[in-house]
Amino acid sequence: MGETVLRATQGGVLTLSLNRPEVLNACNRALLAELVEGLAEAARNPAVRAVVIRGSGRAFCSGQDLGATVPGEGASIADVVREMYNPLIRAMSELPKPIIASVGGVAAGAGMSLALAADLRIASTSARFVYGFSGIGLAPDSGASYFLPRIVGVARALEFALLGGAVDAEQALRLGLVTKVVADEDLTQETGLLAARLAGGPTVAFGLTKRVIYEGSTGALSDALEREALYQQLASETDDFREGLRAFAEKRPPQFEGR
Ligand code: T3D
Repeated sequence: MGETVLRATQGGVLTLSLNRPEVLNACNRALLAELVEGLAEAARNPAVRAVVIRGSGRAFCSGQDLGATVPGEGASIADVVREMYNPLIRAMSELPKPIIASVGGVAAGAGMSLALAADLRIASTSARFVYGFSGIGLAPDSGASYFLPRIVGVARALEFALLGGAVDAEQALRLGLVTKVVADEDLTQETGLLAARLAGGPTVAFGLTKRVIYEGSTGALSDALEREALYQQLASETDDFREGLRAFAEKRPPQFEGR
């Protein structure tokens, strides 16, 4: 892992810190590639049971590095999106472990998309979600068109997109964009508590839960019901499921091992 994404593992949680604070953690090729690499490590390493993505400094992420974007020069934007952003968003949704976006300060453009593609979002009072794309004459990318309407509804998504919306932390909470808002000075600790809770969960079942929910949010009900049956079977074959049943019978909290 290079300098643009810092990586730290503790207690089953891999924390990936975007590390270009001088440009509010804007995404360049290196940063996006290092995020993908970090997620690949999370997928490979059984000791990692939850992932946190956060920003260094006063922002979460300001989206595409506009200093590196020159219309008409180099690769087409479609290719930039395909090669740089889409692999990251796919890797996030396919990772069979929960991902938290810990948002302090601004999340703009593809930075907002990055937060939306996480499974949970926690924000501090300084958080600001800025749609951003229309501000520079672009349409949404990096999964924003997929996740935003699913999280806030089609009407709110269009409001964001067409009116160039920005929402603060409290509005984000009301919209269901974030799970929780905490004081800026508590963000690291509160994120740690949430991540520890996820890392102590039934990892296999959590992975299947992610899949079934993302896949179930499109397509027909009959497909969703059959997919649920298949994934539930896989979850039921884990030690964690057996431990869950034992703990229930013994009236104590379960001790999940992630297998
Ligand atoms: O190839 C492609 O373009 C396709 C992909 C597109 C996906 C996208 O993400 S499109 C959306 C891109 N992002 C934006 O449009 C956001 C641009 N930034 C802003 O609007 C503002 O900076 C913020 C609202 C995010 C924050 O405002 P503020 O007032 O808190 O900070 P600031 O003073 O504007 O920024 C601080 C520094 O960061 C500043 O540099 P300086 O003057 O101190 O040297 C600023 O230029 C730099 N910075 C902020 N955002 C970016 C950036 N530098 C490069 N790229 C950025 N996205």
